[in-house]
Order: sequence, then C-alpha cells, then structure tokens
Amino acid sequence: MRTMIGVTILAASGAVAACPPRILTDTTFLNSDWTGQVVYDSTRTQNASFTAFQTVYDGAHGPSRQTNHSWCGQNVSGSQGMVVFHRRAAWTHDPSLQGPVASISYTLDANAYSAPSTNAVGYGLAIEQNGSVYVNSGVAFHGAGWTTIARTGLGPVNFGRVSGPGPATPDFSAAGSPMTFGYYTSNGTGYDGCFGTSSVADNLALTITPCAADVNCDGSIDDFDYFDFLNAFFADSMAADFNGDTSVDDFDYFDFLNAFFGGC
Ligand SMILES: [Ca+2]
Ligand SMILES: [Ca+2]
Repeated sequence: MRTMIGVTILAASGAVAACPPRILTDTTFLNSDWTGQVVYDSTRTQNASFTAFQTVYDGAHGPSRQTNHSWCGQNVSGSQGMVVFHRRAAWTHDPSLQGPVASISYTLDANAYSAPSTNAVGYGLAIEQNGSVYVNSGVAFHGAGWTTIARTGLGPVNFGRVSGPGPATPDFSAAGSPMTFGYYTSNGTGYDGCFGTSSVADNLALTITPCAADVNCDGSIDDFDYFDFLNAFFADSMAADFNGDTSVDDFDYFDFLNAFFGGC
C-alpha cells in the first residue's frame, strides 16, 4: 500500500496493463482489397492518371502492387505534381469507438523501377478522415532497388493534408472521425512534355498504438481508468509503471495524470 499527498487508498482488484497495439499487415495486395484515386493534381493539363494492380515484379518479393503514373508537365516556376491515394477499405480505426490513438508506426517496401531522376516517385503512409486525405512524407524513389520505409511514433503533426476540406492535420483523439488507412504514390514534375513512371509496393505493416491513459483498454478514457490506475499505483503494483522504467514512483503518477487530463 502506498500513501501520497495525504491520501491512502486500499488496493482493489485494479489491473493496469499496456493495451496491445493494433497491427495491420498486407504482403499480397489483392486487387479486391485496394482502390486508388488521384487526390491531388497540379500538373499542366490536370489530367494526371494512373493504373494500379497486383503483380509479381520481383519473384523474391512475391506479389506486390504496381502503380503506373501518367501526366503532362510544363517547365514553369511553381510546383506541379500528382498524388494517388491507395486505400484499403477494411483498414479502419474509429477513435470514438476503438479508442484515441497515441501514435502510428509503419514500414513499407517500395521500388520505382521506371523513374528517371527528374521524375522521382514518392511513397508513404496515407490516412483518409472525414473526406480529407493526409500523407506522411516517406521516400522519393529515383531508380531501381527495393527500399524499406520505416517510421515510428507518428502523431497528427507528422501528416499533411493533400485533399479535402478538413483541418491541416488528422485528429487522433476520441473526437476524431473514423480513419481509413493506405499509402500514397506521388510524382513531382517541372519539365515540358508528357511522362510516366512505374513502381511497386510490398509489405505494408501498420501499428496503431492506443493511448496509455485508457488503462482498462475499453476504448475510452474515463473515471474507470483513473481509479484502475490509482488502485494499481497505491498497491505498488508494477502494473502502475506508467513510464516503463521498471519502478513505480511519483513520476508514473504524474505521467499518468498528464496523459489522462491531456486526453491521451
Ligand atoms: Ca478506458
Ligand atoms: Ca516507472
């Protein structure tokens, strides 16, 4: 039993444990799982187009998803480009029902095998929320060779809106609308003429880490979490090691309070 700030609380059955992250992976990219859409087009003729489909570009990699971009550009000042949102409809997370999100991590393999240095293909994670599409700036591919993109601990500020009427960044909090996940492909351009690139994606793995303040893992942060944490804390249970440093002390208490009252 622990005392603190003049308060003594008898331990109840409260058990605090880190809620497991949600992990979504795709290593085969079935056509039936994916759709694509041009969500940004500032090219000269603004008729950028694409095709995307399951392929076996590299036998060692197995099935992957190929994307071919086509557009016409112009050698003028100012940015021109196109962005395609590749959407996996089944990959959704509703913060109001499944819990607010602390962070998102992902890895993605990609290879732009037909992309000259002047027309690099960009790849990275994308999120659709409430009619807007947000992207995490990943890697620009200039030529042949598989590269793994790995990003960890991403918050809303790590995503920028490329289309839609929504706010500048997505909302991971309990007030956020449902999110649908996928990835983007993009091309920038600044030369006269019409161009095309071909590239492939494979092994997309997404980790959605819930907010630690949701102590009882029921998808909401409320008084039950508060009391479950206090019970564990005053019982000196390692379950109250909120900051994961293998001891239970006042730092855990204040870290929990910050998370709890901060909404995550
Ligand atoms: Ca809860
Ligand atoms: Ca600790």
